[in-house]
Amino acid sequence: MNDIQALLWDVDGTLAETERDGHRVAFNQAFEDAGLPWRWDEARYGELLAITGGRERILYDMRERGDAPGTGGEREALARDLHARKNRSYGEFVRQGRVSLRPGVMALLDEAEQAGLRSAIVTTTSRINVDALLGVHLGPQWRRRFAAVVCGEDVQSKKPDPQAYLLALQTLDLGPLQCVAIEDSPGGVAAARAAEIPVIVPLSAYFAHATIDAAVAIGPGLHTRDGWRPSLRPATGADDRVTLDDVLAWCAECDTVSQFG
Ligand code: XBP
Ligand code: MG
Repeated sequence: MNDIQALLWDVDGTLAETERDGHRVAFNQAFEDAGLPWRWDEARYGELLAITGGRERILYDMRERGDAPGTGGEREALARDLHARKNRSYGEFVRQGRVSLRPGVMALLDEAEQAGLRSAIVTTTSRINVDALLGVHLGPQWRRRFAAVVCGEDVQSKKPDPQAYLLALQTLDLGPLQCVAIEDSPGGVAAARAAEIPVIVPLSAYFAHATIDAAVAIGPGLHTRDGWRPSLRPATGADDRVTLDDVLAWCAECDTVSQFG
């Protein structure tokens, strides 16, 4: 038995492949627009995703460069400028239709709403990026579909710190076992688990080979019933996606799995 009353959605990598299709390309655009020769290829960006927060990621990368400004203050100012440029480019890419929702996301969101469950956004990306993505895909009234929207500006410590999840629980007035988090990355899973919330993991492009522990289910995406652990029975009709019943059944079992082993 379980008493799940809310789905807590991560944004980057979970709702959309934002890192692959949006943020990395926008960071490179920001470097170019600022007249800098810096570029992050996919491999380097994959390493940098260990650092949560775009501004923090730029500052971290500067420490390994010979051509970054010398003082802490100059670096801070440049990182702030580059991050603002990056977010502007990201918003443009999203509005140009270059970042789609991952398949299966919209169906589960709709299904949860019809079943009377609440949904919340729990991300540590900037609010402007969430607004751009969901404004395009759910319309200008997107905020009404979520009982809480926690973003990077709302917390002092970003994921893997549990602060964003704890704030969501407080806003929803729910206990951790009344919620299920949907996360794609080790840091996101760690954040939810540190708040004692069960997590299901539709792996994203960048984290397909990461080691993920202590999820209630791990699989390739919400669009398919294949490849999940614990396994799902095959679809009976044409629709092969992960359903709300599947999510609730995984939570009821509440055994945790790891990606490997
Ligand atoms: C994702 C992040 C973000 C994005 C970039 O956090 O680490 O930093 O990569 O967005 P989450 P910003 O998984 O919690 O959504 O530049 O706005 O930080
Ligand atoms: Mg994520």
